[in-house]
Amino acid sequence: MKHPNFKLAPEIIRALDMSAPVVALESTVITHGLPRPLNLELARKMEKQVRDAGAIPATIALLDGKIRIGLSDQELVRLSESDSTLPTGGFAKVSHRDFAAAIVKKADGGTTVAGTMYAANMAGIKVFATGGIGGVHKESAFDISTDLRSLAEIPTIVICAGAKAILDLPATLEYLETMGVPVIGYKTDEFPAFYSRESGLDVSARLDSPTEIADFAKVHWNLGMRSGILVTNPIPETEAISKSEMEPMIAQASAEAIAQGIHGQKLTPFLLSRISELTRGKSLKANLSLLLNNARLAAEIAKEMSVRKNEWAI
Ligand code: PSU
Ligand code: MN
Repeated sequence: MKHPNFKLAPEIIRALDMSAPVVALESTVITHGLPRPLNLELARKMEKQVRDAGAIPATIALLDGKIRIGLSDQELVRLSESDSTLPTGGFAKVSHRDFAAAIVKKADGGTTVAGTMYAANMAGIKVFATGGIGGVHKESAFDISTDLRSLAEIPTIVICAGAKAILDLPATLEYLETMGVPVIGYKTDEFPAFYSRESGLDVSARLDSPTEIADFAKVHWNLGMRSGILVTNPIPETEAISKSEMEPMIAQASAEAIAQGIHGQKLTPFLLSRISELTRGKSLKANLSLLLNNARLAAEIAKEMSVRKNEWAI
């Protein structure tokens, strides 16, 4: 892929040329999602997990106004040291509408799920692992993450642990249904709620192996569908936090956000950091566990996709 605003790491160029399995990884989780120094530890572990499972990791971010696909360890360190609380410095949170601004200003930025889907697809990467997707917020019915629109429009497979119960989960699933986005439950019939394995809500289909998921993607796209495919992978049981334990903390974080007038791009990072304070680190442990779990499944799906190379019309 040649484009003046993109720079792919040599390893990624080679892998894509050979149709080897590649897994895209987002960077907002590093710049805005997790506290230091856990964010760097996680970024490194995600890459290692993908490699150990037999695929090549491509962490995606904006550095000096270039869309970068595949980063060096030094560059991961740079991302992890971004201080998004500084009014002047720090990395931007880059979703679709922010790319051109970041490029013109030669800025650094962490790409959201939506931003990473866009960049991965431009580069020809079809599989992407993240923690949780954005969705419809409870605080305002008009605060709908661009992640949902991207899932409707960008043909990639996104592996996540569902969406956090900080969101309006029924509304989020209704939106995905309206936009024709398949919501696959990996070995589950229930939509997982990030920290919790349960939500009481249904997925649109259950699939039980990476092979089935790759077959599904091939059929979906060969039917002429153009949407992304959301694969939801429940958090491992040992780290899961029950819905009833999470509910009061989510309610408190949400009430504080409303009281402090926090909205827009700042709302998700605010809720995430308040919840990790309120759970005294328990939620962070859960967050790391599910991220690594998703990286592993994504690598397995990417391997199956690479066997079916170019067998879909998208
Ligand atoms: N949900 C999480 N952790 C995260 C995010 C969401 O559980 O780190 C990040 C992702 O990068 C996601 C973004 O794409 O927040 C959504 O932000 P917004 O709601 O502003 O679209
Ligand atoms: Mn939002």
